[in-house]
Amino acid sequence: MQKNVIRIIGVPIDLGAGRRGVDMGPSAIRTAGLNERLRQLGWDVEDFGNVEVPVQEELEIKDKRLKYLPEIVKVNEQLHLMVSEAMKEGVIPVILGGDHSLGIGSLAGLASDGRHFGLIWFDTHGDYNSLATTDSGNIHGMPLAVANGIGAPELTSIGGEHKKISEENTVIIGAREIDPQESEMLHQSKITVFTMRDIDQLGMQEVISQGIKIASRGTDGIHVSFDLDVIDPEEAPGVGTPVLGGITYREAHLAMEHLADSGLVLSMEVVEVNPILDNRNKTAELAVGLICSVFGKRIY
Ligand code: HAR
Ligand code: MN
Ligand code: MN
Ligand code: MN
Repeated sequence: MQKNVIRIIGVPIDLGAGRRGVDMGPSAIRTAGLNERLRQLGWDVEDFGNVEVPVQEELEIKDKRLKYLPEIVKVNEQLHLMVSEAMKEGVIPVILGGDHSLGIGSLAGLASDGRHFGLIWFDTHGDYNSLATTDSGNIHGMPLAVANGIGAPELTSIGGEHKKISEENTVIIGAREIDPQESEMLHQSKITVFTMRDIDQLGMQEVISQGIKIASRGTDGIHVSFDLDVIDPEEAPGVGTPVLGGITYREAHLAMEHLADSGLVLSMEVVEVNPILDNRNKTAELAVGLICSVFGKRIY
């Protein structure tokens, strides 16, 4: 176990999203100084570069209900292998997106070797659509369902036929835009959803405390999947799908600080940073700050 090593893996993919630009996310996050900032916190950082992603201009959409399926499968097969290897070697994978379809590969990699992890999914969206419920055909609206065994077999079988997550140990935080049928599917599951209303009523302090309890019950640790669109667009304008009424900068950091204190974080991904829509790399810098909070940065 190499406890002090963080391994950066970039996934410059926007094939799962409805709009171009999040493929530039890994570069923007690196440019915002991620590796150096983590080294200042005492981590050994090894940057494994990017998973290879084909250029969208050279591709055609074969199935409008599952856009770029074969290409997304290939990218996630690769990512699954890289995450699985990192876990085997006892280093902490930090995955830079890219759109949230990369969650399919990262969760498959984490679940390899029978690992039983809890999951905290920060997102405006449920990402719990499937072929049966999607209106957009965008695969970044599907990764949580896929990880739970629901969806196209080409996706659910990545890393093996088993379910990759335990519903009882999975928590969504910050939801405020869930499609009607997606909502039904989530209600039928044992996934816990803390909506923006829950955060307004209970406060982030209570929500993250409950979330960590749920995600850690009987698990080997927690994976943090952070979709930057969970943050209010005032503070995080550079995201693919901005939606009013998100969590504040401080609420996001408070959640990350509690995760750091828990000592339970196995791995993290930061997704949906869109430099085209950003304001002088503000959202990428915000992403770097959040990663640093998870990995031990303290105010004093
Ligand atoms: N639910 C919508 C769909 O399936 C929007 C999904 C948008 N997803 C993200 N990631 N931006 O959370 O298309
Ligand atoms: Mn998402
Ligand atoms: Mn989202
Ligand atoms: Mn339920």
